[in-house]
Amino acid sequence: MLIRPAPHIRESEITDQRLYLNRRSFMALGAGLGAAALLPRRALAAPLDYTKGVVTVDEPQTPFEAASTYNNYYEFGTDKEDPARVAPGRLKVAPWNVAVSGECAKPGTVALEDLIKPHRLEERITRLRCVEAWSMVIPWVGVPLAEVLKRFEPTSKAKYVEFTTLADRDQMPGLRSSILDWPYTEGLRMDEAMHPLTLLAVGMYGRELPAQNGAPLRLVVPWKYGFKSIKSIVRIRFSETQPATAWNKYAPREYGFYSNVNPAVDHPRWSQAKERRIGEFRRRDTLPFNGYAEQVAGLYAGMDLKANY
Ligand SMILES: Nc1nc2c(c(=O)[nH]1)N[C@H]1C(S)=C(S)[C@@H](COP(=O)(O)O)O[C@H]1N2
Ligand SMILES: [Mo]
Repeated sequence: MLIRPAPHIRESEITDQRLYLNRRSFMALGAGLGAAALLPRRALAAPLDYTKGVVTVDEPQTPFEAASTYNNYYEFGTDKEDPARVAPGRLKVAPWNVAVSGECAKPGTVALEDLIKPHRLEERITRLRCVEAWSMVIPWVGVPLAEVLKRFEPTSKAKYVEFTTLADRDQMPGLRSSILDWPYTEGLRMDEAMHPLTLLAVGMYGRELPAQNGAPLRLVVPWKYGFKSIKSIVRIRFSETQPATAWNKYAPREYGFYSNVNPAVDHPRWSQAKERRIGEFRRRDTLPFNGYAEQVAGLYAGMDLKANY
């Protein structure tokens, strides 16, 4: 079976939030084979059953081989090839528990299966735009984060959500370097976390996530720079105050809490106006909010997006 390019979808089909939600509930069930037939044997993870969800990108998918060998996952090294070389076999992805705490009525530690099982998995093809000015188009498989968070019953004091990656020196040789303040953490404002585009991913290309892409559970926030999409999550905490984030602590002037893809605001050391799609040579214009402005710009109405970078 061939990897098909994302089916064509008209702008009008993705802009209306209600239409978007309605489409989601009427999607036909599809089997999760897709790209798997083309994968090298060592890369084959378990296939997933999922619903064909909304395609939000009318562009060809990045080949699996590229998306699973060109990675940022500093716990496994700082070179792009390090995570694929080091993480598989070392990162133990089962059993996996997620501790949920903070401002919610029903905190607790939940096994990954129990966290995901009550929900229907769906595929979302979205761009991933790294702050380093490259991008990919990836078919993720996951559950809207909002559905997962609701069951913990966040209280009215829950204004933000903090996420934490596993930090285990035995499994993650990158932790020997103190380049980041481990564990890696990220955060979203509550309305960003509850937005229907925000996905808790357990797979890509129809299969479970490879270790290097953040197995067994990662965030996908399509309108934000890639570093917001935190990998291998072990902890979710609801909080009243804005959580600290790993890259913001590393270089506060370069990486802000909001991290919205914004071609009009340069990174202090390079431009954000263009990007290179992995596998291509030409450079494309970067779109505001990574192309998802219609869906998410309203979240930031009245905010100065140069000050809140
Ligand atoms: N725990 C953790 N999560 C992480 C990172 C990391 O170093 N550690 N890198 C981030 C960055 S900078 C990017 S661009 C994306 C890359 O995701 P990918 O390797 O699946 O393409 O993961 C993000 N999530
Ligand atoms: Mo990134």
